[in-house]
Amino acid sequence: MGTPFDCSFCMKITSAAFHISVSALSGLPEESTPEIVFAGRSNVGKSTLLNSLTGLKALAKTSSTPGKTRLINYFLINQEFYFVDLPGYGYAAVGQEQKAAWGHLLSSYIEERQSISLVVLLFDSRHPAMESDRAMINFLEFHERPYGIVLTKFDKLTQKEMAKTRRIMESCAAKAKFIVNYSSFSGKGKSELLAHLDHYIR
Ligand SMILES: Nc1nc2c(ncn2[C@@H]2O[C@H](COP(=O)(O)OP(=O)(O)OP(=O)(O)O)[C@@H](O)[C@H]2O)c(=O)[nH]1
Ligand SMILES: [Mg+2]
Repeated sequence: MGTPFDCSFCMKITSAAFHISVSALSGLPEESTPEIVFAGRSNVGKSTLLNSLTGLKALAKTSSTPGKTRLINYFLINQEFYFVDLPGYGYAAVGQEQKAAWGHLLSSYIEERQSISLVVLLFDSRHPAMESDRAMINFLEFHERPYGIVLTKFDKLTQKEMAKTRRIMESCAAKAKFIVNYSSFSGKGKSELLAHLDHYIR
């Protein structure tokens, strides 16, 4: 008998390719294709997670230095939907003006974009639900955007920390469609996440 996340329920990714990078809402593609958006603080592992999900190590650019992704990057998956890699929020090492401009771009994108079918919110398992993360949850709930949570870098936690992190998340993200423990390095959580994503492109 299969487990609940047996890959017969998973989304199968057969092709993934970079599509476009945009720096302003006016440059976004037409809204005819559904998109699953990956959001989270800088350095939480968004770009690494996209590479892990697609199995293509160099699809999205990653870095150990926060602030690597500075544009809204679209990747076309299976020729039928997009994965969207966003710049991280809460990135301190840019000027106030640049920070405000990014904040405005990200919030208007999430608020206005009709073709978003799901926002996947990534949190670092070691520091779950920091103030900026709670603000993002409130923002998504206020705008009634469906969202799921991925706790990244799970490989860095002890057993005790794992349980604590889950408890914190379950208490502060009441409307999350799912909470998945993930490690892009070990592949833990990949099948489970792909099974969840499958629901949102049908
Ligand atoms: N141990 C561990 N490290 C990870 C994991 N995922 C990502 N990292 C590391 O975290 C760092 C940041 O990864 P990125 O994927 O570039 O993070 P990002 O969220 O895209 O960052 P920005 O583009 O700056 O917003 C890199 O050094 C990755 O190797 C993971 O599952 N486990
Ligand atoms: Mg990135």
